[in-house]
Amino acid sequence: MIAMETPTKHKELISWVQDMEKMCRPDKVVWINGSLEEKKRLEDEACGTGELIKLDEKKLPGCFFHRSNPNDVARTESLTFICTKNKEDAGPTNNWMAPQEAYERAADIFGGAMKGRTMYVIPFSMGPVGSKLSKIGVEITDSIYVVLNMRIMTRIGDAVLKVLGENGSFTKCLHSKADLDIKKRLILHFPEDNTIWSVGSGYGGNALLGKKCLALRIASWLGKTEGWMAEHMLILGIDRPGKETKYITAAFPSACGKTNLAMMIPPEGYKAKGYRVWTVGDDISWLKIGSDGTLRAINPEAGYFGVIPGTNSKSNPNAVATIKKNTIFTNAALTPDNTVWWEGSDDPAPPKAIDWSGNEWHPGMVDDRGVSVKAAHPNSRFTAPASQCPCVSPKWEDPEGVPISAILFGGRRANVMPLVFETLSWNHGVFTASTVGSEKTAAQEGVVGEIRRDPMAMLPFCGYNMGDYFQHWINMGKKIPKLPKIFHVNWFRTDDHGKFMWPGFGDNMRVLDWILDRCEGKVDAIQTPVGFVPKASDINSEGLTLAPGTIEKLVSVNQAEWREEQKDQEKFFKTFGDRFPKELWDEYDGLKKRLG
Ligand code: SAT
Ligand code: MN
Repeated sequence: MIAMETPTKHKELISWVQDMEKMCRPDKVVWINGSLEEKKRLEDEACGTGELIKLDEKKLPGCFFHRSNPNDVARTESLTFICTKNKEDAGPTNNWMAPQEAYERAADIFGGAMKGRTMYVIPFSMGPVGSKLSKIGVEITDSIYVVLNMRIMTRIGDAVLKVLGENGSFTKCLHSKADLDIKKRLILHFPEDNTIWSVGSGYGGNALLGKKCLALRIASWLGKTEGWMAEHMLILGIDRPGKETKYITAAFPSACGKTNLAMMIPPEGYKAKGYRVWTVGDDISWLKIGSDGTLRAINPEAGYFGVIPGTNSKSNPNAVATIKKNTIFTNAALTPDNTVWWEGSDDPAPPKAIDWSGNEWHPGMVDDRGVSVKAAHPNSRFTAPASQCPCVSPKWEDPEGVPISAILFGGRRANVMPLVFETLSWNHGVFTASTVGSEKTAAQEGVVGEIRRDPMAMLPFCGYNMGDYFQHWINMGKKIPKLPKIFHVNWFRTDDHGKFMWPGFGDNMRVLDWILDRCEGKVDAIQTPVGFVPKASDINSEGLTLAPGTIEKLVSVNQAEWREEQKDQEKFFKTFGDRFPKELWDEYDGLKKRLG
């Protein structure tokens, strides 16, 4: 074992690292300091072993390619556990394991797992280093890929240790790839110990422990205890002519275009008038009450871990610009000229490539069943620094956070849900958010068209009983002096022929414009049983080619459909038993009465 000087005097941290070293038995321990020299050394080492491939320096400067084990390309929710003393504290929507059993089972896998490897110790900050709204974690890992991703996604190194001092509190994050055996994979959260243990996977959400594990599951627990909120929300700023920048957050289940909305470019007519969107964050937001009484949001992350396929200069020009340099591409296709390609890219398919799983690929290829073979994995990802985004907000690292005027929730719904409605009150907003869902697509298990409820888009990410989580939302509403308004949006309503009625993407600015007008009390609305919907004439359709009456249809509320919707909501609410807040049943009953 090579002894290395420990760059901290934090006793608890030192002794935890020693304990983990004893269990995992690495050849050496390296404390990550965050320097450029260190980055270069790790990149060279990873390229030497094939863990990373350096991409063409002229076309993609500073970029690398990584292929993960084909059995390890997405989060594994079935192997993800909340390990609280009492099972009820994890609630009906989480997998639960008793802490002692969890530690023992994982210790068996971690035991000696780092033999022949280096154990890296990464001090990291979620949120700007030193901000009152930030939290510190330390991730131990045996993966250089993880170190280099954490370097982009969080703030790492000596600056963080300095803030941590000799007694600061931190989340203990232990990770090992072990042998990437799915039968020995566990993603364990111990909120009562402020600890995460993840073993057997190298994939993003399973292995970059700052992201979903800390910034959502552990942070949601800390938030409940400390009086703030950790949410699966993008944060964006909107400039409107002659007005100060307003900020909103938005939560959507996956596959609803969150990153695209966060980096949206308004339509031409709006741009010409001076409208502009600024990205504060694309995935996670931490919300705390500011000294000015507003709800303030920070993005705890420092980079984007975005889905690659479908990213092009139409769907998201800002993302395209962001990933031109210093980016890690995971599980895309590798082209003969040493760049990357994916389905839905700006470039035509190369004549041949190596696909995400390492096999030769050419356009038009089909498998034995005649199904077309994808070059890039559908969940292939880019990891890129937020600072490279052309529309990154000047306030994205403001330690005070940005004041939130409106919170948006939405899902992918072919019918029932109007394009937009404003909820009637905070509690009614919480109720609406708790019913968020998307229709199942052919790509998911279950019946196509059935609603998969995903309250607040937090179902896989809430670190405790969701009944208590809803109660926490209700309680926060009583404490925030300047409450944001809560809206529900649906970009995916279809017509009788199953075609999307709303163009989406940049044109969603037209809806955001109405939302901000509502926040400023500048525009009337129509009160319906489900909330306030826009008058069709208040949604600016200049420059759109919509059939007459489309906006009226988009904002219409069909009471019969809503009565059906409520039956399904009731079934869902009942799964939470006693822990489901009375306030939300009251809202449910109120809606039922209004629907008649
Ligand atoms: O896998 S991650 O959790 O990092 C990304 C995602 O699934 O949203
Ligand atoms: Mn996400």
